[in-house]
Amino acid sequence: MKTITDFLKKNIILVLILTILGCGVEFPNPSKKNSPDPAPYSPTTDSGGFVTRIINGYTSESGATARFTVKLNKYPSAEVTIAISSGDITEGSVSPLDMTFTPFNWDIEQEVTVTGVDDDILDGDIQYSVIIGPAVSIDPEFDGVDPNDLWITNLDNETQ
Ligand SMILES: [Ca+2]
Ligand SMILES: [Ca+2]
Repeated sequence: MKTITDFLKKNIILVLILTILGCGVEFPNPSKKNSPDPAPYSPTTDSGGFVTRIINGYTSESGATARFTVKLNKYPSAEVTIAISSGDITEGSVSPLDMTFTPFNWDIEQEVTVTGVDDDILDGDIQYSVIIGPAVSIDPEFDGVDPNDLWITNLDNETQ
């Protein structure tokens, strides 16, 4: 015959199991997109949901590299791809040429390396842009959103 105590014991175990399952592993949760995003404060955050962070904004004709990172600041419901290119290939080249964010890595920074291009001209330090192209995604919150471009300076190595 079942007693109240047996009933409580069973339910306590059930609650414990549910608690353990619930707290176990935290995967990116698709339902998060339905809750309001916290307003992130960062001077490098673009309105469309991209965060760019410059690690080093200088390249040199001697081959020094500039570096910056990009990540999303909100969960995407689908892959988001952006193209990266140099605004002046006579001053700098970029690698990689594109990056893709998924619902699993959207908040992990992906790094771009910019390498200075040499010339034989005493042309001084030259500022040039790195162009981050508009996003391509089937997530309408990201598709077509164009992150801010960046400015990089290529240091001259000619001497008078
Ligand atoms: Ca040079
Ligand atoms: Ca030069």
